[in-house]
Amino acid sequence: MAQKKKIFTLCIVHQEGKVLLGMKKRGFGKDRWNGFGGKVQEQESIEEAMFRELKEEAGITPLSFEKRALLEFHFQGKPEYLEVHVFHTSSFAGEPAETEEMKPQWFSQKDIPFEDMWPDDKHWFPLFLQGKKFKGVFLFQDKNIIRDHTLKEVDSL
Ligand code: 8OG
Repeated sequence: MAQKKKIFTLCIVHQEGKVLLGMKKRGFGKDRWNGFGGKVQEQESIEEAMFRELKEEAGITPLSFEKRALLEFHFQGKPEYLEVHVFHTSSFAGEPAETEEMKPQWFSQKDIPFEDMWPDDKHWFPLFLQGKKFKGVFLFQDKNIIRDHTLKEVDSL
């Protein structure tokens, strides 16, 4: 039987050698730095969800964007997996502001706080920052331990 999936967006703002991350203040991924995103709702497209989440979580609107990755996250013993559509943006309107869910902060791309991020991020962020497109599948034992993963560059998504 096909496994069920939940579809999420993740948008990472990257400009002039810096990356805007948010400290997640609640829910799934709490106390971890991450890009901005969330679950795609039934009535919206993936791009619409990306715009909505970036506005809700960081108070900004991308002026241009590119899809850079498709990541699957499977958790041992869980019937559902997550499919995360990862976007890059380098220009936006508005000023990043703290919201109920996220506290935004700029990091030098040489100084990304991988120790306080999801453990898969250290595997794929370098490809992302180099402008590559890629697909990845990660199997988690729990939220801190990756049992297995694959990562491959692709020409298009
Ligand atoms: O709606 P909510 O904030 O719970 O959405 C979860 C966000 O976290 C969504 O943007 C997708 C993202 N996310 C995961 N797993 C992982 C992961 O392993 N690494 C990163 N960087 N982001 C993840 O759900």
